Amino acid sequence: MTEVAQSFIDHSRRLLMDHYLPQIERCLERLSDEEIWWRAHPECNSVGNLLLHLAGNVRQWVISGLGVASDRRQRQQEFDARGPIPRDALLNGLQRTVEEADGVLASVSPRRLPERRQIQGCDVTVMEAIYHVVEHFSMHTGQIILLTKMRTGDVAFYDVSDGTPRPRWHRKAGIDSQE
Ligand code: NI
Repeated sequence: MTEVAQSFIDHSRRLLMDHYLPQIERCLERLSDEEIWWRAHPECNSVGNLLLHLAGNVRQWVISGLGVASDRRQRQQEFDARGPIPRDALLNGLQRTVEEADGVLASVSPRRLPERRQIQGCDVTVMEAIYHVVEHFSMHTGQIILLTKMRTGDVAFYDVSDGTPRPRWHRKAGIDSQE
């Protein structure tokens, strides 16, 4: 059981650090500062809002919820922001947050997964908290990819030249190429 629990933690870290974050980085490279704050409808989020929102969620649920930091999240500010926040500052904020969260997740003992935590008014196990953060990050990464495609066309994340889709959004060499 400990082996399965450790595998869950390890794979959660890989999805956040080596899949979703690099995909967002590749999207940001293609967007202008203006496009980062473009929204399809006045009540819809821009890519900029979604980056602030992901950083807020990860900090609240992992860095505070599973770590020792106090929770100072101002969630509504994530959606109210209209920019312009320079692209590098925006991206660096998310990168630093995910890297900090990765450090917290690395320190989670597999035996702690069934323990309960109170996070954002929810009574959840440590495992449920990690699962939530990963699925939430995945959902908004998909929205960021869609918004990027709407502004720039195909994001060309996969090399399909030999018939098998091969990711080319990784930022580090040697990472497993499974989707
Ligand atoms: Ni959300």
